[in-house]
Amino acid sequence: MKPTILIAALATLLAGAAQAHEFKAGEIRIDHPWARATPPRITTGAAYMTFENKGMIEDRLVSATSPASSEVQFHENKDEGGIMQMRQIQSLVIPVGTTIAMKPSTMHLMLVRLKEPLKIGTKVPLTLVFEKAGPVMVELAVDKPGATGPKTEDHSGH
Ligand SMILES: [Cu+2]
Repeated sequence: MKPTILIAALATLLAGAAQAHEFKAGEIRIDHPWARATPPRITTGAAYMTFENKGMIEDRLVSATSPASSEVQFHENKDEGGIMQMRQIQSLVIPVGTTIAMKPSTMHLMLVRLKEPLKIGTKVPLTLVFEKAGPVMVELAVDKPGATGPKTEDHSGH
């Protein structure tokens, strides 16, 4: 696909989704960071968001930290002979003019060793570090345990 066509298609797609709950790190736009609420005694949580590179240089998400957990890892889902496995990845490349969606079916940030359960309706601070754009603090909106992603109406509260 020609890059110009791809960019035009993405611009159309995103025009309708632009809402208040988004953050910027340089030319990287981070849309609707959210996490699933966790039951008591479960010590890992999953978080999702969308990255869009609106700049002229490729960037890379290299690390993340949160006061809510000891560690934040990047995981991608891998279909291994019909069984979905999580695999840790070291960084996430965000090429120019692309949008990368972390969602339950593709990849997530894994909050490892949660200090307390993630509660519905709360906001969890998260610092993302990009190789070029540097660090940026975002807030994860905590949604239901079985939530699958943002609906446009869900943006009204934040
Ligand atoms: Cu995981």
